[in-house]
Parts: sequence; structure tokens; C-alpha cells
Amino acid sequence: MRRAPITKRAAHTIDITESILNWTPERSAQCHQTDKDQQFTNKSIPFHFNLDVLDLDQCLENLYKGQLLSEPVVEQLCFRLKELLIKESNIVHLQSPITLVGDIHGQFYDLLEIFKIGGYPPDTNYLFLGDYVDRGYHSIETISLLIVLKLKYPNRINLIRGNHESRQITTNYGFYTECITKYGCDSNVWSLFTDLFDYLVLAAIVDNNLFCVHGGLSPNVQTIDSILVIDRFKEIPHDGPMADLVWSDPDPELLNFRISSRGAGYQFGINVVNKFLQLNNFEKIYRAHQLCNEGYQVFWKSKVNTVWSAPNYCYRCGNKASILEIFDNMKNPNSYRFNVFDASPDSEKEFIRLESNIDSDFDVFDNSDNEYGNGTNWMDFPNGSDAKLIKKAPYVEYFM
Ligand SMILES: [Mn+2]
Repeated sequence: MRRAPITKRAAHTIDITESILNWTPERSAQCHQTDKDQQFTNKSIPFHFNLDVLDLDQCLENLYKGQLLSEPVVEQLCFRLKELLIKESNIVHLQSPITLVGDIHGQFYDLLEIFKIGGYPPDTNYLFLGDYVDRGYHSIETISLLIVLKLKYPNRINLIRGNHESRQITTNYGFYTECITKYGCDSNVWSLFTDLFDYLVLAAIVDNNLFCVHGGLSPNVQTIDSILVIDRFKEIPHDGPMADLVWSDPDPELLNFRISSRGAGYQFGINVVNKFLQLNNFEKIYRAHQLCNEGYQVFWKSKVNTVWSAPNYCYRCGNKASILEIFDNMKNPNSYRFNVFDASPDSEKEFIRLESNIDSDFDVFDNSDNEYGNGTNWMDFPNGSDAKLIKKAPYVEYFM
């Protein structure tokens, strides 16, 4: 098995400010109208489907080749996974050996690279820390593969909710557009996926002493009991403990909490971390959510650690990525490593292909009846922007 070299250099974090503030009532109304319309255009999809027909192995074979699943299959998969997740507590308890994966953001070929270097399921246990969709070009392939793997190996794959597993955020950062572009305006796949996101768990505890979450701590969460009582089966709220868990960031300059510049969640300091670890009898916090140039970042003598798994983020940041391999934490608390890797050559190739050939590729998905298919609505861009320019740079909001 090929292993990427381990880097021991301290990682430098680029401060990416993403805001939830550009959500507008007009955008919301537009989405709701679309949803409403879809109720009347999807009559061909059987309401009662035969669950026995679902062939997970066939799905896996197609997805590993980068092929999309049909919408009825996506509907069945989401239904099946909801059935499974509804029984889960807000926090799942897991055991090492296990490999933690940070943000993927639709970089499907880099997810395949993760399996190449970290081992394919079910040979390796994985805990994914959220942010599967948005920004990259292959959010649908990414989340579809993770859903099928979770259904096929429920005890070996675990998926935590990130701040992008949300209707509001996916509407603005690419996933909604990708669903419409690849499945057509009449499709319901965005609703199917985002409804499923409401069922994802909020945190995991590995070996009773490693707390794993997408973002970080909350002033409303001193002990894990306050996480267990959250009603998580809903859209991520703007504030409160559920929002903070998926939005917050550590800040080495801070002692306590400060309102986050992201527009949701908090930045938290060492006193908060010490108190949380002590009260809950935890050793460390593992989280994702922040781009790290070296693929990971260690805070406060490793009490808090960021795992970032999207190399060359958005196909242009030039950063490394990592997965955290925890070997046998119970016997030896130090038997772990950040396995650092670069972008997959396939990811780069795919980016160049889409960039250079964008018109012909995306025209395949265009639908003349589709109000989103005319280019000008491809993303929420200012009036007067050139349609082709919009298509070539759909994800620039991230730099705001
Ligand atoms: Mn995030």
C-alpha cells in the first residue's frame, strides 16, 4: 500500500471566511418555489419502491467508476440511510483503529485517493468529519459513494454532519447547482440529499476519550449531555449549540469564546478547551472545517487538532491534505499519524478537462425548459456578468 510521507512541520492555516449572511429571502423563495414545482413534475418516480431491488454492490461499482446513480436509486438510498440514522444517538461511540477524514468538498477523485492511501472500506474503519459537498465539481459522486459505503458497511463507515450539509449553505456554494446541472431542473435529488443531511449525527467519541466534531465547541455545550438532548433532525439553525458544533473554530490567541467572523459559531480558546476536556474526561478534540496548508494543524500541544482532506482546495489553493490514522489508541495513546497527501492526478486532470471543455461538458446537462439551464442563473452572480465567465468560475464566493 502506497503511503504518503509524514510531514512534521507545523501547519499554517489560511483563514477562510465563509459567511452565511448572503442568504436572501428572494433566494429562499426561489428554492421553495422550485421544490413546490418539483412535487408536480416527479410523478414518474414510484412512491412505494421495492427496497429489495437496491443492489449496493452494483451502486458501488458504478460510483467507483465516477458514474452517477439514477434518481430513483438515490431516493432509495436516502430512504434506507434515514432508516438507519434515525436510530443513532446524536453522538456515536467508536473504537480505534480508525481513520479520520476532514473536509472533502466534492473533490471526488481525491476521496478515491484517500482510499488508495488509507485502505478501501471495509478493510479500514473511517470516520468522516463532514463537509462532503459544495465547492468541488463532484459533490454528488462524493456523497453518493459515502451513502452507499455507509449502507454497505454501517459499522465501518461513520459520517458526521458538517456546516455544508445544509439546505441554506448548499444553495449558495455549488451543490444545489450541481444537482440541477447533472439531474435537470425537474429532479428532486437536492431535496433528497439535503433531507438526508438532517439525520446525520453531530459528533463521535473514539475510545471514550477522543471527541470528534466538524467545527468545535459551543458556549452552550459544557458536557456531552447538552449535545445528546439536541433535536438534530432539522436544518442547521443560525445559532445555538447545533450551529456552534458545525461552525466553530479554535483560536490560539484566545482564552475563552469570541463570536466568529464566519457569521455563525464561535472562536474558542485554551480555557474553554481545558474545561471541556476535563469535565468530559476526554484527551483530545479532532475536528475539520479549516483549510490547512500542510493538511493538518495541531493546537495547544495536540489538545485540539484539525484534519483537512481536500488537497489543492477548489483546484487552486495548492495545499496538502491529510487523513488521521489512529492505530490503537487504547494500548498506546500516541499510535496515530497524520498521513499527508497531495491532490490526485485524476483530480487535476478532471479540473483541466472541465476548465478547457466547459461548454460542451455542461451543455450535455442543459435543458431548454430549465430556467437554470440558460447560464445566467448558473450561480447567484451580479446582473450583467457574462454567462460563459459565470460557468467557468462558479465557486468564487468562497474567497469573499
Ligand atoms: Mn466546514
